[in-house]
Amino acid sequence: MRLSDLNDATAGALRSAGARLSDLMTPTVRLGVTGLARAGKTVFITALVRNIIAGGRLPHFHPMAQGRITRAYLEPQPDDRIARFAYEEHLAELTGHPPRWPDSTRRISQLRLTIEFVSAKTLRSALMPGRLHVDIVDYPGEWLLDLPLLDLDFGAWSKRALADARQRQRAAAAKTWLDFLSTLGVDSPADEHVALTGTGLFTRYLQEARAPDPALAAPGPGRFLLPGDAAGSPLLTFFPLPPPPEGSFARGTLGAMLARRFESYKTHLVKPFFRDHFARLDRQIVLMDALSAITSGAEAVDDLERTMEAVLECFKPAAHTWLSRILSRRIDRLLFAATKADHLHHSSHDRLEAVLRLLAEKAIARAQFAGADVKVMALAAVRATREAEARSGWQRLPCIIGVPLPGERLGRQVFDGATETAVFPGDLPEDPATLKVADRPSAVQFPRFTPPRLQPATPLDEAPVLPHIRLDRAMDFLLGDKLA
Ligand SMILES: Nc1nc2c(ncn2[C@@H]2O[C@H](COP(=O)(O)OP(=O)(O)OP(=O)(O)O)[C@@H](O)[C@H]2O)c(=O)[nH]1
Ligand SMILES: [Mg+2]
Repeated sequence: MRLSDLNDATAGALRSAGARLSDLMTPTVRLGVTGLARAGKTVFITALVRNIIAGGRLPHFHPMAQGRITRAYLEPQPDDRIARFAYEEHLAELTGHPPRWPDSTRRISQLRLTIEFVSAKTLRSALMPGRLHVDIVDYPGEWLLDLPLLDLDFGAWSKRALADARQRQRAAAAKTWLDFLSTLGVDSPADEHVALTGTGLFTRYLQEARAPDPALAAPGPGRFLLPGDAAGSPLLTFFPLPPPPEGSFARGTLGAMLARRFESYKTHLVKPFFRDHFARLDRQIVLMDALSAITSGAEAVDDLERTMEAVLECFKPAAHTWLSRILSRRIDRLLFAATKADHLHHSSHDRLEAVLRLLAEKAIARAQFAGADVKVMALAAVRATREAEARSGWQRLPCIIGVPLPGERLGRQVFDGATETAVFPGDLPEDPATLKVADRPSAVQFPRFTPPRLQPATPLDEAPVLPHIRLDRAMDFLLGDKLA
């Protein structure tokens, strides 16, 4: 029987079954884009997809440079319960007039990029054209802070949270909550009103502590900073309370009630998120905004290092953590990327990479020990600046030129968001360890820039491709061998 002999409905069903089958047979790479809030995840995903679909300037992404990518397009994401990544919206923002960065992410979304290619292996390319699915999830970076909670009980978490709150840089924000805490004891009775008051003060402390710069590592829990669908849920009604020396709270106490809610938070909000989206990753890129931390000083650098180490430790391959126990496959390639490298002249990129190597030292060693291929690089998914040299007497200073965001400051100058400015950001130290020495003045200072102004173009598909720094090398490391 031929397909044309069937009625329309049956033929349609057969065709879609065929499409599903070929979909099932298409290899999939699940790419984990891991990073704290404002690290650059959404911009990275948008730039990666845009550059592959539109054939950007990617000389170091070999399948593209060799002309073997025949088509790339977005397909419906595999998980019907999750929104599609708002690619077109983010691209329109980045390439608009004036261009702007996407808003901070408030909910989870997913995309599936399908790449059709000609294999470099002659025999395979003669047999059939290649197809690869790349699945990526975008989420609010705050939620990453919850991963280390899964391996802590309420007592251990309370001790850690208190140590965080007592750090010098958080003293002012934490004072009201810590004063309230000092009125409670291990035998305070369970009382919903007290639980609600304490939660309100604790949440306000977390939000105030990070208000000056959301790009810096902050203490969680993540949903207290960005609740998403859990806003107003009773699952968010708890706060840390140090346990009695013998370990656990007696029944009927406030501590026992808070501990129970902490466990519910992990079970009902945190575990499903990481189980569904982190347990099956093949490749991972860890994005770290080291430059914002360096600009803020040694305490911020230390916070970033500690926070990311706690997160990355959860991926430890031996079955010692909740996540590593449920990881169904091994991440075989891991890229550590210092984002926003366009804030520095290229002559400083090696030093930025050295900073990242130091900050992620333990995670790099662990991944290498487990047999993963690991790379470290400084990149800019979207390059917002260009380079120049300024003369100061006999000296030549490597500068960057861009349009600082409105309200950004440099010395006494306040920018209007429209004026192009040349900036000498300063030099990163030769020895990155000096960045962790308290009370040293920051090594670099720069304003944040608007995205680059590209030539106007309609329709959107014809907009110029976004410029970048080393995005092609990152893509080659993460995807190149799957398109060989
Ligand atoms: N100059 C420059 N700035 C960047 C680049 N990538 C990100 N940024 C800046 O960093 C900010 C945060 O980037 P996002 O991609 O939104 O970060 P995110 O990791 O998705 O953050 P959340 O959604 O809050 O988790 C942007 O608004 C830009 O100001 C880049 O390649 N170059
Ligand atoms: Mg985002």
